[in-house]
Amino acid sequence: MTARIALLMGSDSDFPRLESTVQTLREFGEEPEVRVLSAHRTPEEACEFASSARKRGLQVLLCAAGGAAHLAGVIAAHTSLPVIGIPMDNPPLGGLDALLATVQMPGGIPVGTVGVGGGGPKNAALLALRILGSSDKEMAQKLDDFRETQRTRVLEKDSQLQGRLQSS
Ligand code: RP5
Repeated sequence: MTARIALLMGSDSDFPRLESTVQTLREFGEEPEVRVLSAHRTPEEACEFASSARKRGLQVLLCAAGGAAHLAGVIAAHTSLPVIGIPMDNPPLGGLDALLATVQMPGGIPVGTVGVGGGGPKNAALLALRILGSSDKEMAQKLDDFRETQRTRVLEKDSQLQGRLQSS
């Protein structure tokens, strides 16, 4: 099956922090195309990937990078597909550098950017799935089911907490 979502990362050193992205996509039945491509170290290959992405069937591009994180912006400059940036929480600046480099795009070339660390990599997957869900009813239903499951779990936790507080 042709991948609808690609996950690009600037270095294989990013991958351990992107496993939740891949796992979440798979839970929704999406097998992503996953590549290491760098705006700085493989600029030509990165641009070629972006330029040919739509005709290869891709619909959403996720771009993770740390430090001087230009990958999402450069990819967005070479395609009109939606691009979601995932700033990586690298030392020594902890990801603030990557966040600003990814989110502060000039007008005309948008990059939707998720949070640094924490739920960011997972939310990137969910946001990509929501984009697919805007025209794919089956995906929209899966996303609604996911929200309902999450709601039920939180309410159960709340109930357990109330019980613990009452007995303490
Ligand atoms: C960025 O440089 C990558 O996305 C990575 O987060 C960072 C460091 O890369 P390595 O030196 O670990 O390959 O382009």
